[in-house]
Amino acid sequence: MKMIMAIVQPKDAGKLRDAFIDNNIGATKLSSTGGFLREGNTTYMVVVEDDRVDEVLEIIKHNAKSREQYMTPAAQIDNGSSAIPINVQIGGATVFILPVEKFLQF
Ligand code: 2BA
Repeated sequence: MKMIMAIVQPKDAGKLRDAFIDNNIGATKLSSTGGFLREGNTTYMVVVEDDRVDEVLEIIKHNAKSREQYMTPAAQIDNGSSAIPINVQIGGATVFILPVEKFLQF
């Protein structure tokens, strides 16, 4: 059994949630914040049997788009240096796969 943690952009979160529901995949949505841009993003926690991991990854890949954005990093503003916007390529999805020892529900 594996836990898939997928960080996606909020614009993709609704479509991805619908795809999980349509494919009968249990998921928990967490509101998260990127450490670099300090903008909101969405983290899904999905636990599935090993033989469904590839299916989940395909669904995430299909529903999370990569986008370019000009941003002034919050760290530059914090340290008072002159703010120079940079071009950042975000996503589609940042994914971590972790082993799950037990799945319990009470
Ligand atoms: P953020 O940390 O806000 O990063 C947003 C985007 O900014 C990143 O997109 C990347 O293109 C760029 N970026 C991040 N750190 C940078 C740096 N030190 N210098 C230049 N550019 C930088 P993604 O790579 O697609 O990451 C999207 C979000 O996924 C991140 O939002 C963060 O919330 C999460 N993430 C990425 N790598 C991670 C990691 N190793 N551990 C935990 N979370 C991670």
